[in-house]
Order: sequence, then C-alpha cells, then structure tokens
Amino acid sequence: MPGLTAPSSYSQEPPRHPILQINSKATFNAEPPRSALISSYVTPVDFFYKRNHGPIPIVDDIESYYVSICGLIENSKDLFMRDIRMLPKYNITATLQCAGNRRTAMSNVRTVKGVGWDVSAIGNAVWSGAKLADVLELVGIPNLTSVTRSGGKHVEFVSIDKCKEENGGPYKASIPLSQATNPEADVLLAYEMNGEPLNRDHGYPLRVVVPGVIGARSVKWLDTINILAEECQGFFMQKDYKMFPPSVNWDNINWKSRRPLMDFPVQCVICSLEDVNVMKPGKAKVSGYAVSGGGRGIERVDISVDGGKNWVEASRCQKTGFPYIADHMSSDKWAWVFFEVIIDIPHSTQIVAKAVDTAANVQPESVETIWNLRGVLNTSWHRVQVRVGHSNM
Ligand SMILES: Nc1nc2c(c(=O)[nH]1)N[C@H]1C(S)=C(S)[C@@H](COP(=O)(O)O)O[C@H]1N2
Ligand SMILES: [Mo]
Repeated sequence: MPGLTAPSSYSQEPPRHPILQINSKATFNAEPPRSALISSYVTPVDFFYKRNHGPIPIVDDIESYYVSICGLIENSKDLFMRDIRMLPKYNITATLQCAGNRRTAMSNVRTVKGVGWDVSAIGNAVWSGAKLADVLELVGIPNLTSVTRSGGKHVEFVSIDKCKEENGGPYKASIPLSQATNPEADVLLAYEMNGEPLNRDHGYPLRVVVPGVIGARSVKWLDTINILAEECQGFFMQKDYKMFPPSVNWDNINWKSRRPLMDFPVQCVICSLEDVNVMKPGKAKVSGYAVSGGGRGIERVDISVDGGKNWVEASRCQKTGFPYIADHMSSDKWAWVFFEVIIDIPHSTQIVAKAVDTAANVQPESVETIWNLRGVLNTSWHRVQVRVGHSNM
C-alpha cells in the first residue's frame, strides 16, 4: 500500500484523551460522557467517539500516498493528496452517528450482539475536503450519473485496516453512484476535521464522510474507490449493519433478506441527566441533542415530566462553545441541534424526550418494539429517571 501501512497488533495505537469511556481497547471503541457531548455544538476531536474494527493504520510517507479509482470506468486513475487538494475545498458540518448508538439500552430488553454503547457514539464535526462528485467528475463520471457506460451503479470505498470480520482483510462499504455523483449530497473525501488535519483515529490522511448516513459507510484511511455494478459484498454491508425484525434470532437469520442500513432515522437524547438521578424538588435543566438522517432537519423536540402523558416543547439552543464555527453558522443541513427546557420536578418521575423531523417522522415510543439482535438503531424515546428526595425529611 503506497505510503500507508496497517499494523496487525495494537502496539502502535495513537494517544487518546482520558475523558473517553472505553468500551473496548483492542479494537479501540470509546465515547465521551454524555454531559461533555453537549458542551460544544462542534465536538472537539479529542471527545469525538472512536469506532474501529482493527488496529489504526500508519502513514509512513504522505508524498507517496494515493487513492486508486478503478472498476467500471474507462480510465482508472491514481490520485495523490496534491490532486485531491487541487479540487475546490468544502467545509461541511455533519453529525456522524454509529448505528450502534444507545445499544446498551436495547440490550436491557434482551441480549444483543455488539459494542455496548451508551448515548455518545455520535459527534458533530466540520469536515473539509473535496466533494466525491468532483473527484468522480475528474475521472470522467459526470455529476448526477446513476449508471456509468460500463454499467457501474455503486461506489465502493476500501480501506487498508485489518479486520477480523473480513478475515484480516480491509474494512469496506459502498453507496449508490447517484448519491456519490450528486453535489447536493455533500459526500466528501475529507482531509480535515474541525480545521485540523484528520488524526489517525479518524482516518488520516483521507476518509469518506457520507452525511446523513450511519457512520459505518464513512470509510476511514481510504485506499481504493471501486465503481461496481452491485453494492459492496463486504462483511459490514452484507453480514452486519442491517436491521431485522424482533422475531429474527441467530438460528433463523437470513442476511440476504435485508438491505444494508444507510440513512439513519430521527434520534434525540437527554444529555444533561444520567439514566438515574437523585435531586431535590425544584427546577432542572433538560438539554441534549436531536438529529435526523438523509438531510432531514429537526422540526421540534417534546419533553415530558410524567413518563409521556403530557408534553412541553423544548427550545433550540444557539450553537455554542467552539470558535471555529463562527463563520459556518448556516451550513447545518446534516448536523444535530441542541435543545433545552427548564422544567419543574416536584416528585420522583420519569423524564422523556422525543424528536420530530422535518418529514414529520417521530421516534418510536418503546425500545421493545424495535429490538433487533444486532442492537442497531435504538432511536426509541429517551427516558431518564429522577428520584426526588426532600432534604429536611
Ligand atoms: N476503515 C474503517 N473505516 C470505518 C470503520 C473502521 O473500522 N474502519 N468504522 C466505521 C464505523 S462503524 C463508524 S461508526 C465510523 C466511526 O468513525 P470515527 O471513529 O471517526 O468516529 O467509522 C466507520 N469507518
Ligand atoms: Mo458504527
């Protein structure tokens, strides 16, 4: 691999911030505490969740690193970093969310398989790089193409990391060519995150960012782009990151019966409170994040202080806490919003949050009804418990 190598052991992992809660060390999977997540509209790189399926690759020579574009196109081409940097640079604020976010809460219903994420396998960053639509145009595939002359309909991204699920082969995924060649879809080959070069954990020197789609399709440490007739046949497209009905178990599962997950549904989480809270009676702030996939915005967030019988609408917060976004205030088609409401808590109760997106999709009420054996897409109403104690009793 030109300029880029993938170690087979975990002895050369990058340093990580101590605030992260580690769900597994090798492969490294970690998320920030929920309270830290809402301290800044743009998530600092150090706090951003890290989701890996193998040891972190190492760039040993950035000058000789290139991405090969091949498959069903007339002329294959190798693009060096300087070729990619020559294309117009776009800054896209996009929220990346792992399909396994909030899996732990789903596993409380019945056992599921996968990394035990709490509510912070999500982050919002300003990604900078070339649009994939421009890159493909450079190799002779015009914008808004849904099939190439040689029959290509999908764009596969191949990394170099060594994943046990791929029998030691690299992580890979694909998206439809129509999305890849649509400039409005804002799919990036990103070389910067929050104004700094990508770090190793997040895909240095180059990663894909597919806004509005589950994180699994945003391939890090990009090595090859393949134009294919069929979608990518890799493990993470065909044997993982699919959602099954509650009736499917490990004995009757038929992977072919379901499509790979792409756009994520509407989601919201209360981050100002833990799952269980002990407090005095009085006012409390309920705040958190809300986001939807596919470029759909958030219409509103409803909060209940009586387990879901009565609701008040939360207000939307100003984008806070990160100087870099001062000049990017309007580019948030793909990004989360923060919500906030001050509520009165007279007695022990359950606080609930649910979001509605701009297509009027609402989060499902109960996690039981969306339970699935891989524990993906837990977007059920977010519930936290408060136990009110009277201090003078
Ligand atoms: N090459 C490669 N790309 C990858 C992965 C990986 O393990 N290897 N994990 C995917 C998954 S499942 C997610 S959720 C995101 C996580 O991106 P992050 O670590 O930058 O937060 O990267 C995706 N891209
Ligand atoms: Mo993920």
